Amino acid sequence: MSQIEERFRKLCVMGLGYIGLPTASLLASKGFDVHGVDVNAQVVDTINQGRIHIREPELDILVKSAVQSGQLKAGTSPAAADVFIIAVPTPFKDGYEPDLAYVESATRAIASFLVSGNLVILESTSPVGTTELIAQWLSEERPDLSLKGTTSNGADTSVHIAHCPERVLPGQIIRELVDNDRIVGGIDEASTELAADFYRQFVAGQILTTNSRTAEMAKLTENTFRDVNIALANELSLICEQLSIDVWELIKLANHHPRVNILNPGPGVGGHCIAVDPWFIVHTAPQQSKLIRTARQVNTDKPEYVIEKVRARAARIQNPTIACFGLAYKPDIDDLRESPALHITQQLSEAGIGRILAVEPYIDTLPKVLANTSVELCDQETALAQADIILGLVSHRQFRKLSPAMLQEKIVIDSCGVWR
Ligand code: SAJ
Repeated sequence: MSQIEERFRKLCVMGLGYIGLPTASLLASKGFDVHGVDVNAQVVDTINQGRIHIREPELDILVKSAVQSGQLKAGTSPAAADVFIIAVPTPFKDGYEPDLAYVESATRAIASFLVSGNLVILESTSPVGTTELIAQWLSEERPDLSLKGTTSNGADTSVHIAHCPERVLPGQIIRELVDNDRIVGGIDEASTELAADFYRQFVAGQILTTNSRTAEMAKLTENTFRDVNIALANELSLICEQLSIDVWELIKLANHHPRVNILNPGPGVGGHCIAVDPWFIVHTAPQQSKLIRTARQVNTDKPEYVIEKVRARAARIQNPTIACFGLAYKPDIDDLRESPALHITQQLSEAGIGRILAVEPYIDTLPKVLANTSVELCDQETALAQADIILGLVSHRQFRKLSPAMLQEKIVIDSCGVWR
């Protein structure tokens, strides 16, 4: 990795959430001058005090030292920079229509700060065509700027625009920001080259170049691949139940084939990415996306299947106590965003089928959605002592250590193979 080149020294990072804040603080720690921007003034204040508003291993230390060293400053509006990184949310609206409002407002907000030679990078996972839309929005705001790779006297005088999708896994974001290979796709070759040079300043992985549309589709394809593969595992779990076959043993055996690698069934697919991104493809090419849409549906239906299973078992017990093991959206993290485990626990409580205990070693208090329910947060030992039904929802390391003897007297419903 090279020293920071002067042409990339000043950065403006739009959005200080799960991607923007780790990126801003990591780059600040590498010596870039980083101005981070968030629309939420409270978030900005927290960061300027050297504290963080999200949980991610190592992030607190990184932000604290980046702020103390003066390399990272946060504000509610953008500032002039060499490189502008857009890392704002791209959710969907009703009908799974992608919502680009945050990308559009971040783009329009930076427009007045742009000068020739600047680089604008979209990192947010986005539907195909979004990077081109950024060029369109910028040219509406700044008709004076050249946005195509034009050169004057051999020097490139245009503003460059590229997509470089984030690919980091929550829980190991800081390491993956450096180690992962990156795909970089510009709206023209000059933009691609400049963006690739920028990522070479701090990425240890390979920099793979393409155009912006392919880069956008590549990110969507990665998460869709995972969604479809998990849907296969989830569908197999239903088929196996019907045929009295142990799905975990089945998948383990099948995966011994050198060209088979089936993922794990679970209570559903959570988080902010895998359950969202496939819809971006379905929305843009609905006629061609039959498999992707069906896979999404299989995964969306899985929590209801788990709930029904618990209902059926609980109906045979008087005043049953049901212990839900795990609320997080996946193992060994405290992130409850779009968590199927949380949804299932909430639904079981609302269904009034018994006393509901929740065991989640990564939180101290129940999240808002459970605050006004009768769900009780308790430790593993209390749950094991009091519950009739033990429902495995998240394969946390701590749960995996439970010995079969401790579960012997219980009705165990293991939706994620935690006790396999
Ligand atoms: N899950 C299963 N079975 C499995 C694997 C996962 O049910 O075998 C479930 C998890 O429990 C969870 C959901 O899928 O509910 C998603 O978890 P995940 O670990 O597959 O992915 P995310 O959402 O945490 O992060 C993904 C990553 N994408 C890929 O691995 C292709 C990450 O690299 C992306 O950067 C991230 O999405 C993103 O931001 O798009």
